[in-house]
Amino acid sequence: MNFHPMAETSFPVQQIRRDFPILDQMINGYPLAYLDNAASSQKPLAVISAIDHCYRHDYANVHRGIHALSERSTAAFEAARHKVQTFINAASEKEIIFVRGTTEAINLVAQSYARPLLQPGDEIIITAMEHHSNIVPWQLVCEQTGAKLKVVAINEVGELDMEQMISCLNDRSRLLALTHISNVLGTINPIVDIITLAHKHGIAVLVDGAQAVPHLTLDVQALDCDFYAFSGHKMYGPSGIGILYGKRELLEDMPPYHGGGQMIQTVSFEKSTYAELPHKFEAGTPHIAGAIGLGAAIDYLNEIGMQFIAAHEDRLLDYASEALAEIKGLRITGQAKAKSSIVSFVIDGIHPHDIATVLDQLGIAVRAGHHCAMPLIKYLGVIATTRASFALYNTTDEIDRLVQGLEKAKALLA
Ligand code: C6P
Repeated sequence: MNFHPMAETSFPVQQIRRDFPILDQMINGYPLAYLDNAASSQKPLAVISAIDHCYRHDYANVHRGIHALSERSTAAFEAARHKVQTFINAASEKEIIFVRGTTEAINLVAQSYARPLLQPGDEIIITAMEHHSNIVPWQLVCEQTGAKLKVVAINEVGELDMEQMISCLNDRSRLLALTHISNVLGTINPIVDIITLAHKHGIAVLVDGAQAVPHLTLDVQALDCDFYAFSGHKMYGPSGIGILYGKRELLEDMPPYHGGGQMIQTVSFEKSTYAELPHKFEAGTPHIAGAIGLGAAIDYLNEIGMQFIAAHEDRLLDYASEALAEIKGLRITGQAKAKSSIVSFVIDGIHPHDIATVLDQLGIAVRAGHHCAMPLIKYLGVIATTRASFALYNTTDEIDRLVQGLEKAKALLA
């Protein structure tokens, strides 16, 4: 946790809250406390206005029309790609592929990178803390090729077992796919060390950045990851748009994932040739307004400064971890040293769904269940957890209300 001493006093959280109109409402007679940001975050006016502006003034299909609106839409769409490139410090815009989200990005790599490479007996390595989106695409490609999936364990606090990671890497390993931040435990994995290690063995690394991109300053060149996947909707942008970053030399060698319009150079009934990067991987009409909205979200985050956002969220995590630890019978699942602003927990004798229902009655939105990480939940030896996840607009007052809500749930249900 990198507590930033300036952030406590100077982070303008009340001003930021006014940028998010949805927060200003009552739920079941209480002011909304939205603590379900790991599932999806809310949208600032800057994003809503950019989408509104696109549809009111500039909307047309991109890369196709020779008319003013199509040119404007294309310019805005490609400007968004440039914003993403700068935001994650990719070397080229050609390395930024617009996809529907993290899930599609991982499936693309599984089918276009891994599938042609894999031979029976080859190995794909993942970890015990992966989201289904970073498990099932690999299971599918293993079924298709005869490759095997290996899973690196975690320890009791929710950190990767690095010794096991090291012993997993061998000359049959073809790809390591792991999450940057766990959506259940909040663990921030030491991906720089892991990528260095994998590269020593000549193994490519895909990082699932769905939970990391809203919280951390990202530099894909410094990380040296081969692929990095993330979703717009968790970083204050729209849903239905996301990014696959890939190193250019890898993407150049990969076959297209989907076939259709936009991804071709020439088409005949005998044979088609494919467009240059990034369009080779962008078949069909894309989510134009979504990409533009994502660009606006990036502008918004840059204006505030990712380092200040991270410091604010770290402070909320510290505050919540301390306050929740005071509740008798509550156990936090995930106590890694390096943690992001996600707190999952169980309370003796109360089902997580019932906790979430009581909290909803008090206007507090959290997620309860398996969080699309069923193997991890099983590994933790619980049936489900309740999860509170904090974003740049959350406050310590909201955490106080969460704690009061949990005491009420205990009084009603335990
Ligand atoms: N996790 C959660 O409540 P999509 O749905 O493609 O935008 O993101 C999938 C995904 C992949 N990896 C991680 C680490 C994630 O957290 C998610 C989405 C949400 O935890 C919705 S299930």
